[in-house]
This record gives sequence, C-alpha cells and structure tokens, in this order.
Amino acid sequence: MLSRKLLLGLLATSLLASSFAKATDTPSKRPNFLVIVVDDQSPLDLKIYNPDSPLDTPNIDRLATSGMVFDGAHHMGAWSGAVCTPSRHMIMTGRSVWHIPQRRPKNPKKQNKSVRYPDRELAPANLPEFSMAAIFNRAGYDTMRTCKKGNSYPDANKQFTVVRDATKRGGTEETGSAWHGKQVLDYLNQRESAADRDPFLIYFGFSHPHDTRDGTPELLAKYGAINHKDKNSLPPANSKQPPLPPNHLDAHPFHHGHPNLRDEVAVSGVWERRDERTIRNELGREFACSENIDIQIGKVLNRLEEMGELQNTYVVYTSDHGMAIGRHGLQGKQNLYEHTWRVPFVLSGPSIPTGMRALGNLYLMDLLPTLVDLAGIEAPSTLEGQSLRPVIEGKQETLRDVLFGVYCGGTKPGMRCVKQGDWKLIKYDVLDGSVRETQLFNLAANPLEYLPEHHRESEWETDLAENEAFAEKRKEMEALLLHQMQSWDDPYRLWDQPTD
Ligand SMILES: [Ca+2]
Ligand SMILES: [Ca+2]
Repeated sequence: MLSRKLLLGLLATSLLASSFAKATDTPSKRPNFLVIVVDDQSPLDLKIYNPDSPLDTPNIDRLATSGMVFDGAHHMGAWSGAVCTPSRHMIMTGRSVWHIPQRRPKNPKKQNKSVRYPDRELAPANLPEFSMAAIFNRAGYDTMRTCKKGNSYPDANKQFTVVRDATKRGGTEETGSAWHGKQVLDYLNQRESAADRDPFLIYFGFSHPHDTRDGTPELLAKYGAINHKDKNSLPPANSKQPPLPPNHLDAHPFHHGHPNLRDEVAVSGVWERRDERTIRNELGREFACSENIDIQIGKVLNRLEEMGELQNTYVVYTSDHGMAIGRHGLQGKQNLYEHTWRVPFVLSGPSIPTGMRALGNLYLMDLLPTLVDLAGIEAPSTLEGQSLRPVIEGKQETLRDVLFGVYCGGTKPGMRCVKQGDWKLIKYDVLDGSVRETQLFNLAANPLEYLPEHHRESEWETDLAENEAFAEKRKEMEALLLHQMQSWDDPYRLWDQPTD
C-alpha cells in the first residue's frame, strides 16, 4: 500500500532527479554539508517522533518541515560499554559493527578470554584514509569539526582540516553546547572574511545531552529540573517536569548482563534509582540540554542563511544512539529496545523533498554513503552502507527489509536483536548463561515494547515469545537473527544457535 506521502514522493521523482544533477554537475555549485550529531538522545524525546513530548526544538522541527524525517534509523550496535565508540566509527567510515577497528590490548595476556575479536582483515589498516573527512578533502572540500573528545575514532577525526574538539557538558556558554556552536560560527565568519568559496563539510557535534546533564538555569527552570548532586536525597517533585515515560519500570525484569555498568549505577543524579522523582528530574535535565542544543543549531542555520549558503547546504540531524532514562527500568544506552537502538534522523537540503517522512530502515553507517552520493563523489569500496537516494527519490520506502542490532559490551555474547516489518526479536545470553531470555514484540500493536510487568490490557501489548500462538513467527525470527549474525560476521553465537 502506498502512503500519501510516498505517492507525493513518487510524483516528485523526476524533478528530484534533475536537481541531483544540478547539485553535482557544476563544480562551482557543489553543495555544502552540515552534519549535526548529538550524544545520547532517544528519538522518542523529540516531538517529530513523539508528539506527546514536552521538549521544544523549533529548529529541529524547522529542519524536519523543510526536509525529510526518517522513522526507521538505527545504530547497529556496540562491542563496548562505550556505545559511542563503535557508533562513531560507523558514522565516520560507513562500515558495519564487526567491520570497524576494535582496540585490543597490545599485550595478549591482558586480553579478556571471553572477548572474540573479529579478524583484523575485516577492518582495513588504512581505513582512516577512507573516512568522512579524508574522502571530502580529496574531493576539494574544506572540512571542519567540533565535537566532544573521547569514545570516538581519533584517526578519522584528525583528518578534518580544522578540528575544535572539547568535551562541554556544563551549564554555561563557555562550558556547554554554546561552545560547540561558537566554533562553527567562528569558522563560518573566517570563511566569509577570507572569501573562501570552496564547498564545506562541517561536522557539528555536541557533548550533550550525554550526562552529566547540567542544563542552563533558564532551561532547567522551564523543565522543572535541578542539577541534582546529592546521592542521599531525592530531587524535588515539580509539575513542569516531563511525565514518566509510559514504558517506565522500577527495575528491568532480569539482569541486563553488564555488572557495575556506569550508565546503570553511577550516572550523577540517577545512580541506581528509577523512582518517579529521580527519572522525571533527569528527563527534565535531558530536555534542558536538548533544547540548548536546538538553540545552537538555530544560530548556525541563521548564519548560513545570512551568508546565502543555507539553500545549497545539506543538513543532517542525528544522534550516535538513543537512551533509556527510566524506560524499561534502564537508565543507559546499553540495550536494544527501540528507545535506545533507534536514533533521530532528519535530512534537508537542495534536492530533499520538503515535509516528507519515510521509514528508511537505515543504519548510521548509511550516512557517509548518502553524503558521498549527494556530493557526487565516487564511493570508495570501503563503504558498506547504502545511499538513501532511492528513499529520498521515493523509489523505495526502505533501504533494507531486515535490521540487526548488537550489544556486546558486557558479559558475552550479550544481546542481539532482529526486526522485520512489524516484528522484533531480542535475545539475551549473559552472565555465564544464567540469563537466557527471548522477547518477541509486534511493534505495530506494541511500539513501546511493553512487557508483562507493565500490566497492559491488550494481549498484544506484551512480550509474545512464550505465547504458543506465535511459535511459528518466533521460529522465523530466530532464523533471521542467525542469518544476520552470520552475514555481518558476528564472532559469537547464542546458547540456542548452531556453532556453524
Ligand atoms: Ca553517545
Ligand atoms: Ca578553502
């Protein structure tokens, strides 16, 4: 069935084809790129994905109405508790989770025996030469970045001609998100003074809303939150705080498999608490930080407009991964529920249809192939992701049918998930086999992945894995998962899978 929006997209296809050509044929008119990547944000925080959210992001909304929103954007996963690290490798290289460099201790004696490192040949040694900035530098682009430091891909980051990285998670202009915005504004001002006409790619990264979520006083007040620092007391209740997420739980029903995981036990302001006052205050802090990011994005978009560059600039908005903050009794980014596995993804620019939505079924590794395609640069063979062009042109609703997710940063093999159509399977094989769980969700009927512990009335709004009526569906999804693990070179197998 064709949605109305998809139909509009199909009608616009011929027009788009000509504007793609226009953007890439004339060297002097090559498009610019502004790639905005925030740190730790659930798509469900944003109104464009969750109209009930009280978070105000007028500038992200403006990008969405002037461009396309993708509902099915995901990060493929992580082999580290620092989920940011593999995510940013995938963003920078356009490669999949087991095909990126994984740091291993130089001394083999220090290697954890339960860790199976993928073969070294799966990540080419010269990969930094085929990372985002290196590709665009060779194509004659000026490249600049600002972002947090750490849990990233330093060998790719240093390829940018101008690097202004620092971790800024404070609540002032100098110590918070405004600092990252200022780096981009300064760079644009320098380009204007120098009358630099080369096309540019700016990687506009933020350190927030990753904890510590120290918001500015005005925005904290707006969302009824305080920068809560005292572990021995609860933050005050405040009706201005965001409501508890509907899929909140006081505790996850079984251990997530990563003992003493920082995000689940030590985040300042939350620690091990999942009670209403703690979670609503922390969401208020997250929203204060996210709105501050939106303000900085607005300043940069306005500056580009003043300079006459906005029309010729592709703008991407995304996050390195999502975030739980109380959903399912979890706090961190080390799980495969939709709130955390999915990411926001908005794209606007010269050949992007306005006010459109598409499912897309993309991974963050598809970002670089898309940028390369939109720039008219020949794609290096290192890219494994796919360009979004057929979805942008309305020729396809998705890039792929099946999506695969990994969390392998705690005890091994960890968590795996697979999604096809409305169905999603998540498996947990952790803590030396003492937790072996399978969950099956119908996301059309149960998009928030309610569990029995949520006590929903509808028989569909729960985990269906043990329900005999869905035994065939589960079998099918189990086979899909195994196939995905094999085809993405996952070095592990789960307890009930064959050891090929
Ligand atoms: Ca992150
Ligand atoms: Ca230049």
